[in-house]
Amino acid sequence: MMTLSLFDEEENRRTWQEPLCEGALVLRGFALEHDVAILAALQNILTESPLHHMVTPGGFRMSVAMSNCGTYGWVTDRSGYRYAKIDPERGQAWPALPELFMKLAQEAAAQAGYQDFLPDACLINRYEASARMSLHQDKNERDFTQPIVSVSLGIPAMFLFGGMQRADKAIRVPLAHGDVVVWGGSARLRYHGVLALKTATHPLVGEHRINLTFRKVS
Ligand code: MD6
Ligand code: FE
Repeated sequence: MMTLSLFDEEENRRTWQEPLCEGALVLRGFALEHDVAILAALQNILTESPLHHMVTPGGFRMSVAMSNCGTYGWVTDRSGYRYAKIDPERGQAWPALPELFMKLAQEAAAQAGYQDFLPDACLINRYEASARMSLHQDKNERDFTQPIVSVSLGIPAMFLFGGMQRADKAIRVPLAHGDVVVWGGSARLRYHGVLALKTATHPLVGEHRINLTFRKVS
């Protein structure tokens, strides 16, 4: 029998890539190395601009609590979905996008083959047990040649990755703490969502899943 050397354990912490389809891939464990620093930065952002449950245009309270950082933030209310420079809850600009977030998003995008990603928006989603996100397309951004980088932290979730039509069959992709999904190119407008989360506890994040999605909006 072989014992795992320290070196091998280090190797195991490194990222491996898992293609989902052309233009989209999962970088397993890509954010692990910086998880504590990411969560600390997030704490500051959420103190400034607290999470809250927004309302869909149809009048439903979302089960996922949201906030944003960066120049633009994604918001929804009775009048529709849009990007806004002002946090409607506070009447002020969103907190700045931390340098660490920018680097993480750019490195993940580059790893996936998107060299000049310059996100100006980071949507923060917080899920608790039974929270979910129904199938949707991300299509409020101006430039679909720019990818989206999505960072998962905390308790696991089952991501649904569908096709170009809502009714297309979706594959299920389990996402764990530290996983990063990058998608762009011909995958950019695929339908996707998140199944209702099961109750779980993560040592750093507690009973929640946090998802950060980085976009270039303008
Ligand atoms: C989530 N993610 O993982 C929701 N959108 O909580 C998204 O809606 C998403 O992960 C575009 C690109 C990547 C994503
Ligand atoms: Fe999305």
